[in-house]
Amino acid sequence: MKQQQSSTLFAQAQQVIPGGVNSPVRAFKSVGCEPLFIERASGSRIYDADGNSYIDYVGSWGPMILGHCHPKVVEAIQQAAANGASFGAPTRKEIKLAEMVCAAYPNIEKVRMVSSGTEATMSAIRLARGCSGRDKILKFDGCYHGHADSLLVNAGSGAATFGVPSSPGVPADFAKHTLTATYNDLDNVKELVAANKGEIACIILEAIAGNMGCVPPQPGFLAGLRQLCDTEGIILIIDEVMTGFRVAYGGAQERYGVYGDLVCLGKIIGGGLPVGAFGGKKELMSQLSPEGGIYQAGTLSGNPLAMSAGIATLELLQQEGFYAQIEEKSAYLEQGLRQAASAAGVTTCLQRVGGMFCCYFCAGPVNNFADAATSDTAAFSRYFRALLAAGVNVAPSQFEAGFMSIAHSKEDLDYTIDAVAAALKQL
Ligand code: HOZ
Repeated sequence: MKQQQSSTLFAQAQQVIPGGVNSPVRAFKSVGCEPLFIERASGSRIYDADGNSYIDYVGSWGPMILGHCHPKVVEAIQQAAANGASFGAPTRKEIKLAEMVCAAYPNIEKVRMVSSGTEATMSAIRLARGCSGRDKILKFDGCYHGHADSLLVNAGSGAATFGVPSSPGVPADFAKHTLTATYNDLDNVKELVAANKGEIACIILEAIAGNMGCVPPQPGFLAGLRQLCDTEGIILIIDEVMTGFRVAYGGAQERYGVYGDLVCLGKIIGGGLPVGAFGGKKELMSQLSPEGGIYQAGTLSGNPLAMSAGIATLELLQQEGFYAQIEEKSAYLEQGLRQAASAAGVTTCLQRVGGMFCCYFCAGPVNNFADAATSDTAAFSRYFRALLAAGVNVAPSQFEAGFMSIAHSKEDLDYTIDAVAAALKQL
């Protein structure tokens, strides 16, 4: 597949943008090739600067559950743009999206809109610290909650991909307040909580870890955390930036029936535009400025274009049978991938929850970051390049999830299964 234009653009970009990309995970650095420069996208496909088309399972890293360029979302954005791109003042649309979010999550009574998932998590942590009067936080190895200082400790996503899970530039004085535990290991969490009794403001986790591939919570893990937090007066923050409105309309919390005190959202609620949000019970959320004293702000927070895209997206997700269709497509792909791996005699471990999934190159099961790290990343890189050459776009890292959209057709899925079978045979 000719990628000359992308290559030329990448050389140009590297002159003026660090690494040629505006987010490290886009760089294809760990898979031994250069990134594609994308011109446009439609439905299940993206198109690069050389005119090649790819069936897309990245979906802008999660938001595009409707596929790209859904006409109703495009129309909503266009109409909003015609009325003004940004006012820095309250609008009706913010109320509408906030009401939709509160209706979807029984534990969200008030929600504050921000512009990214990173802002959502860092603000939720400030709120938890402010409300509890405690400084320490507890996160899990391989979970990624954006790039705020206190969260870039043993982090997943690009931080894991590039081998810098705890970034230079985060002062040791900040990082010392972040405790890290093993995902799915409740005993480990209990030990840390006991050793830091009365000092931990919050436990934050992805209820399904999507930044070390796709790692579901083991039975009892979430409920155990909930109980521990209740006993110890710790605020439980569930990061649903990736899973919210993805694995169910009410996210992983609806799926597993365990609810956080605070919830972080992003990706799908912006319909592809830059949005994040954090919300929870009134007692906590009312301590935010200007109701309370804990400060948090943003010029573009609640931006009318982003609110419009989010509202249009959530309205479409409410259609009867939407999540059943996502499940059906994802199960079909999963089954095809399993058969392809077994026919090729390649050891893989496929993990999936609803429309998010990951194919590891190890025997599995993968329950935590140490397990994920046993995956053969060299084999993954060869697999990635073979798929890309065949016109299938998956995330350029073993430590990321794949995403299904409603726009993926049976033909797309069959083509993907054949491409995977061929890629695995070449390994
Ligand atoms: N959560 C996304 C990756 N796992 C963020 C994408 C990015 O870092 O650009």
